[in-house]
Amino acid sequence: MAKFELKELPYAYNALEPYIDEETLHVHHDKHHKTYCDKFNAACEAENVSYGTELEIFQNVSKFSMAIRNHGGGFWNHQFYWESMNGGNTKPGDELVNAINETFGSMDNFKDEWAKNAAAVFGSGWTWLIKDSTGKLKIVNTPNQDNPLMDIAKEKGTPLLVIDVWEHAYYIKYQNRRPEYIDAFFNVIDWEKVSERFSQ
Ligand code: MN3
Repeated sequence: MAKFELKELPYAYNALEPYIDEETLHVHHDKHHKTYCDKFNAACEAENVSYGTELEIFQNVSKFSMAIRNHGGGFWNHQFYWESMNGGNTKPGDELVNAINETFGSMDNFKDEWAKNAAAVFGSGWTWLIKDSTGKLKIVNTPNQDNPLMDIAKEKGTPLLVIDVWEHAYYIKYQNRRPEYIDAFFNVIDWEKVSERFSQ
């Protein structure tokens, strides 16, 4: 049976300062993400899950327990979130810019739409930019640790970008001010990575 491993952050813990602080990244990665990883492995073992990849599990997640759905989602979503950010100033590629302009009208409109969605997640969840099966861009929210790869997702697609809007993602620095965290997030998006995902 596959054993899922917690990877190191793809950058230093202080790489996203001042937008996302070092202490938050330590707690978020070393505690929260690690717990999802540990509990996902424990649930896979307890339930004799024989699927090899998270993707295979997500595509069949309705057949599994809530532990598999929650911890598997928590494990995968966080890795995808870390890899959606970096400390450099990156720019989206032409192909992605064109698609964003076509779908949202402009980059500024996309940002407004994104921020509105992320602010509107009730309780804990995630806001995603996805490419649906027709190749169209969409912003979607998922509750808890669900994601758009899961068979239970209302709107499915290939994830391109994500923001974690669970309180643990921002509370140390921003307390209850989620909109400030959402604003700050725009400074640390790895647009090169998002463009790469879009073109694949
Ligand atoms: Mn989180």
